[in-house]
Parts: sequence; C-alpha cells; structure tokens
Amino acid sequence: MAADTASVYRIEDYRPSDYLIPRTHLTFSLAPDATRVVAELEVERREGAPLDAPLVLDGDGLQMLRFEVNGKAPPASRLSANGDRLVLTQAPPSRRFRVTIETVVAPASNTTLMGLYRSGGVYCTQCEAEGFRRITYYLDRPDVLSVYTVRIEAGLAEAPVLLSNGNPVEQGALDEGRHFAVWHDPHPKPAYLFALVAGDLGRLDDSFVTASGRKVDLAVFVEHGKEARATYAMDALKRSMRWDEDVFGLEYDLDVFNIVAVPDFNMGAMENKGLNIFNDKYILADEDTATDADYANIEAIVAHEYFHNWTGNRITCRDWFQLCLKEGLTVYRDHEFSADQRSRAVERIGDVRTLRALQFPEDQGPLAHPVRPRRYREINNFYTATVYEKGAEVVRMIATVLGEDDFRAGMKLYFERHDGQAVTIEDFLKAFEDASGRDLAQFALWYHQAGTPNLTISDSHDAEAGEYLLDIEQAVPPTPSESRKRLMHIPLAFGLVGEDGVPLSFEAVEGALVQDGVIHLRKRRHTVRFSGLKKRPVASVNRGFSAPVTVAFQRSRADRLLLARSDEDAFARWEAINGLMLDESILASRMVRGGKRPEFDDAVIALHGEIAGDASLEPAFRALALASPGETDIAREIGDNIDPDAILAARLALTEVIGSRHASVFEAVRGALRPHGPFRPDAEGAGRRALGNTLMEYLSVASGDPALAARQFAQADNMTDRHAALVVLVHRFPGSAAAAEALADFERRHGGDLLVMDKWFHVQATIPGPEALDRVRALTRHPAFSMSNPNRVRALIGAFANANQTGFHRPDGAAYGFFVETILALDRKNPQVSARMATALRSWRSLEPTRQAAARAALLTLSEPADLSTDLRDIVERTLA
Ligand code: B3K
Ligand code: ZN
Repeated sequence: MAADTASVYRIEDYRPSDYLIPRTHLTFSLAPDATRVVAELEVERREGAPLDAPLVLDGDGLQMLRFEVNGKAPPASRLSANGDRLVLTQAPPSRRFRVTIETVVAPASNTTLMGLYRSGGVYCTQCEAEGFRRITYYLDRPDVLSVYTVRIEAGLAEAPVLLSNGNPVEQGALDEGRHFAVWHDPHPKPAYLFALVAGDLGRLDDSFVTASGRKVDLAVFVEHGKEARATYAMDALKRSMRWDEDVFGLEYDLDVFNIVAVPDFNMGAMENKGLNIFNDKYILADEDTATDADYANIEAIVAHEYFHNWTGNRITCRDWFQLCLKEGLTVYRDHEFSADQRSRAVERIGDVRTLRALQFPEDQGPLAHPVRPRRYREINNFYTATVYEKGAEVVRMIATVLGEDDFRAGMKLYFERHDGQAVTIEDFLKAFEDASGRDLAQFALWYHQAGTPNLTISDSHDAEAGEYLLDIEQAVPPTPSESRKRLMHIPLAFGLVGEDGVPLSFEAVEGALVQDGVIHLRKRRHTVRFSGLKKRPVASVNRGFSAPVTVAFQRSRADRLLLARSDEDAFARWEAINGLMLDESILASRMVRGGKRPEFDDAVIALHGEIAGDASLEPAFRALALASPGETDIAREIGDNIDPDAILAARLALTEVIGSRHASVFEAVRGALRPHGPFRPDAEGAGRRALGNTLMEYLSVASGDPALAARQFAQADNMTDRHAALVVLVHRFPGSAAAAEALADFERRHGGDLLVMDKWFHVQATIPGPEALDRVRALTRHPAFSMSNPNRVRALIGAFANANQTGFHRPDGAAYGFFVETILALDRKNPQVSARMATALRSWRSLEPTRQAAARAALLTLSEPADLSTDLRDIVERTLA
C-alpha cells in the first residue's frame, strides 16, 4: 500500500489568521481556456499578530501572471509561489496594504467541478469548501470575511447573463462584442460563499416583499426552454422566505436573490450569498418529468439553501471542523419547514428513514466520526450524513431538552450575539445555556462522541401496588479511535398505553427526571418507577424519534401489535408496524438460508388489511406503514454475516403473502383513490399516489401478472405513477415483454432529456440478481451516459452499488472488480465523486465471509495506485483500517 503523505488537520491546531482581507475586488475576463482573474486585496495585519509574520495564501494548481504589493512587484527573494501556496516574507510594516494578483485558469478543462468550471456551456463556480483557491491565491478559510466587489467581462453572445453575489451595480458594453457587469455584496463573507455565473440562460422572474416592506427581485435561471419547469422551485423559494420570517423572525437582506440551475454539479446545491447554484435535478420539475419525491426534494433543498442565508452565511463557521454548525442546524430548519408545509408525521417518518439508511451505517462502520469531528485529511469527505442528518437530530434534541420557549430564546440570542461572525459549536451551545440558564455540558457529547447509543429496556408491572417499572440502560459502542465512551444525556419521549389502546396517566414517578412526556436519561442505568397504575400499561418509547438511538426492548408480539394499532404518536405507531415487518423479514431470511420455505405470523399479516382500509389515517401514512422494509433496512437490522440473496427472497415472499391475503381490500382501496382530478404536487396528492402505488406493487406481485402495472404505465398522466409502474414491471417482472416495452417506451419519450433518463438508468441498475453487472456495464456505453456528469454516475453506478444488494454483492466478487475500475477512472476526473462512490463499500465487514473477502480484496486493489486523489485515498484507507 502506498505510504500516506497527506497531512492531517486537527482542531486543536486552530490559530486565527495573522492577516485579514477586509475588501476584495475581483475582475474576471472570461474565456473557456484562459480566463484571467485579477484579485485586488486590501490586506490588514490582525491586531496582535507579529510584525514580521509572513503572508501565506492558499492556492490549488494555480498559474500566476502577476503579483504586486502596493502596486509594485516585491523582490523575488521575498516571494515564493508554487501552484498550491504563496508566501510573502517581510510584508509591508504598515497595518494595511494592497496586494494584486493576476492568475489564469482554464474553466473548460476543469473536470473536478470545483473552482471555476463550465457546465452546459455556462461558466459557474463551486467554492465550498476549498475551491476558491483554484481561482486565485487567497486566505481561503471560513473565518476570513471580506466585502466583495466583482467585475465580470465576457462575450455578449456567449454570456448575456453575468451574475455574482450581492446587488447589481453597473453593466455596459465593451469592445469586440464583449460586455461587463459589476456586483457588490455589502455583507462580509468567507471565500467559500463566493460565486460567479455567466452564460446564455433563460429566466423566470418574480418578487417578494419582506415583512418590513422591502421588495426583493427573485430570478431562477435555467436552460432556455425550461423556464416553466422552474415554477415550483420559485414557489418553494417564496414560501421559504415567508416561513423564515414567520417562524424564526429572519428576513432576507439583499435587493436580489438569484438561483441558477446547472446540469453538472457535485452535490445538491450551494448557498452562495444571494446567488444559489443548484444541481438542475433540484430545480426542474413538471408533472411529466418529475416524481412526487423529486418535488419534495426540490422544496426541501430550495428551502435549505435559502435558510443558509442566516445559518451559514450571516453566521458562519470558524473552521471546517464546525461544519455541523451550519449544516446540522440548516437541515433541522428545512425539516421543520417541510413538516409545516406538508404532514408533520409523514415528514418525521421520512427523515428518520433517511437517517437510518444513511447515517446509522456510517456511525456503525469504519467511517464513523463525531458530528463535530476533531481530525480530517480531506474536508470534502466530511459532508456526511453524520454532520448533516445527525447534526439536525442534535438540534432537534436541544429543542426537546429545553422546551419550545427556551429553544426560541436561545436561537434569538445566537442570531443577536453572533451576526457577522465565524463561530464554533461551543458558541452555539452557550447561547442556549445563557438563554435558558441550563447546563448543556453532558448534552454536548452528542457533538463530540461518535457512535449510535443503544438503549436496552425491560419492564415489569405489580398490579397490587399499582407500580410499573421501566429499566433502561444506555451503552455507546466503541468507534474508530474512540474506544471508551462517556454517558450521554438522552431525551426519551414516551407514553403509557392501556390494554384497550387508551393512553394511561400515572400519579408519580421516581428514578429519573421526567418532564413533559420525556424521560431524561443521564446515567448508565435508570429504573423508572411509575405509580398509580393498577392496569398493566404498554410503554411506547422514543416517540417522535426523540433521540437518534437504537432500542432493544424485549416484549410480546401482542404488546407490539397493540402499539401498531393504537399508539397515538404517529411516528411510534409506524415504528411498531415497521418493527414487526422487519422481524418477520429477518426470521424469513433465516428460514431461506436454512433451506426452508418462509412462513409469517398471521396477526402481522392481518394488520395490513386493517391499515390499508383505515380511512382515519392519511394516505401517505398508510403508504409508509404498508411498504415492506427494503433490503438494506433488513440487512442493517441483521447486522452481520449478511446474505443479500436470502434477504431478497424473504422480502419477496413477504410481499407476496401480504398481497395475496389482502388482494380484495387492496383493490377496493386503490379503486377508491382514483380518479383524483388534475395533477397537484402537494402533500395530499402525493400521499394518494404513494398509497395507490404501494398497493399496485402488492397486487402485481400477488397476481404474478404484469398487466396491472403495464396498464398503469400506459395510462399514467404523471411521472410519479408512470415511474412506479416502470419500477414494478422492471423489478418484479424482469425479462417480461411488458418490462422491455415499458423501458423502450420510456426511452423514446425521454431519451432527449438526460435528467429524466437518470430514472431509466436507476431502475435498470437496481434490478436484483447477478445479471445486473452485465446490464450496468452495457449501460455505461449508452449515449446518454457520461462519466463526467455526477448525476449520471450516481444514477447508474451509485444506484448499482448502494441500492442493488444482490447485484452488487455477487458472491463471486465480479461486481466489485467493475466497481474498482470505474472508481479509478472517475478519480482522474473528479475526486469528490469518486471518493463518495467508494463509501458504498463501507459496510463490507457486515457481509458473510465469502463476500467479505472479495470486498476486502477490492478495497486493497483500490488503495494500490500511487496517484490516488487525497479524497479517495482517505476513504479507502479509513474503510480498511
Ligand atoms: N454547503 C453545500 C455543500 C458543499 C459541499 C462541498 N463539498 C450545500 C449545502 O449543504 O447546502
Ligand atoms: Zn447545507
């Protein structure tokens, strides 16, 4: 294995910069192969910094044409610059001086999609985390805030639209068919929030009047001809702006807010001040091309990036260790927004499913790290589910621990105290401590300690004494480089349910602090004693998923069925139903492995008929409750020695049994759901479609006939229904004429629209079974596929590796070989994407021995080349460690 030479960054090494840059003036002369960038920086020595401190600026692969201090080139002996760093010794003795730097960059050949690059013929930038240093030498760190003025010059025909952060100041014509625009952003910001866009784009305009009466011009820029597909995103933006005023009292602070959608983008979107840049997947939608899930993602991501204006931009991070300060908090805010716009219960279930699917495996595997890490080699690898999703759960727990009023007061104090600053998680927590008078020292471990805590719970009831005992023990498993863990403060929301399903109240409680329906666990073990309970209660715990923990609570199936039928907390009710299904699936997969035919518990199967027909439950909830757990969900519950083929067989058997048992009820319910009038992408419409499609899958599997799905595919008047039918045809009836026809039809309709073709790639990449490998390999040669576009790579390769357990984890390891080849090829183009793809192997130790050995061999091969990117090497080596 090649020696690791990359440096490790440590939180304790943080030092403030010796120099600051109060003002930054940039001039871009755009050309695809040679863009000239002149940076004029007003540099200031920080108070207290040594007079002889060298000025050290960050760069990344830069070519420099000119460097001047106060208008003059310094003697060569005082300046050293390689592509990655510039050092000026004996900086001028005056506190302030001017530095001018001219660099030349080549956006057209920038395949990393970091810094300045081209996407679909449009110039655009991505600077977070460390992309600005690919444009010019700079103090590229989030605690250096500067006021930017940006002048852009470009050919008028090539780039009629010229955008940067802040407000427009001036624009005009230049010689030789060129023109210019000047933008000024009055709000000091770190370099990672800088953005520039230039190109020939269509636009959708609107406006918003803030609570204090200021008019803001809004625009969404998209490829010409796609303007109408931006209307939902624009609507989501306006709703986000209003919501942040209503709920957090936060107003927008510039005259314009622009969003640009581009086809080539490493992540979902980017919150650049006043100029958000989006992956077009999260902007473009209409009923013919987008599913309800796409609409929901667009709404959430538009809101997320907008909310960053305060949580991230106005108050930013001191250093990249503090990433969760902006990301966890902003995800919490977008979850709350979606809950208010849609159904709170359904959102919560969805958010928890995402957390479990993405964060739990991370927290329980070799890539585990605290929400606020203390070490990194490559910061790009820390934009993780732990920082984002668990980070959001931690903020949610602060709200639970403090209660609504103190939480609001803490947020208010945070905004007042730190506006315009670059701060830490300690500052964030201190605002809540000061506003509430509470001590959050033990709670803070949620930021500092990796691993998913486990609660082991048992109970007993003494009818005569009227006492009910809950015995709760916490344990935090060891994670890489943290073998000993401290005890956490875990807020466990709960309720007691009587045998008739009616909530029970109790007289007194001892053994733990219990407040507002929450048990505060702070010790290793609590025996919580409830009195005044003559009747035996059934405890419903971790209601609303109040803490991101796993719970082992041994109890009867009857108790669990009671909660599945009557828990008043919708999340806990779904959890009870889902838990029963998971257990059935696990037992069945054991039977399959033992060579037996899977059998299922009758009462659990019966439950599905009741849920499907229960009109008191919203359709979206019924869809979630009826959906059988996915193969990755089952694998995660099993934990080790995983055999994906047995899991798939169990899952299919369960679907078939439920579908056959309830066929007539399911048909009746599905029939009553339609017709449902014109398409509306709202929560209500989406819920009905979700329920209809869940039932359609059951009915199709039970009948063993693709006709129902084929009919739906042909008749659907929206992408959600057409796509659901396609998935059933292709996954449940692979090789059938109906599946082949549907695929061909989809390609005919949408072949010219690459974004929509991603669905076509995805559905084929995830067809279960060993043949998937050849299919995926062949699809990499399809004209619509490109290794240079991250969306295509994620739709085909990412889907195959993460969502096709039986195909990817073929026992002969052949798919791993293909995966290694692909990642190495990708790494030469785009290290961020290759590193992200490689995390698909993070749970390799959970596989059964044959597959485990093959996966390990693949990881070793992946680690061999000497020229791996820092990004990829970091992931591969931590995965193997
Ligand atoms: N802040 C960006 C993520 C940037 C990732 C850089 N590798 C998007 C977001 O979280 O809103
Ligand atoms: Zn974010």
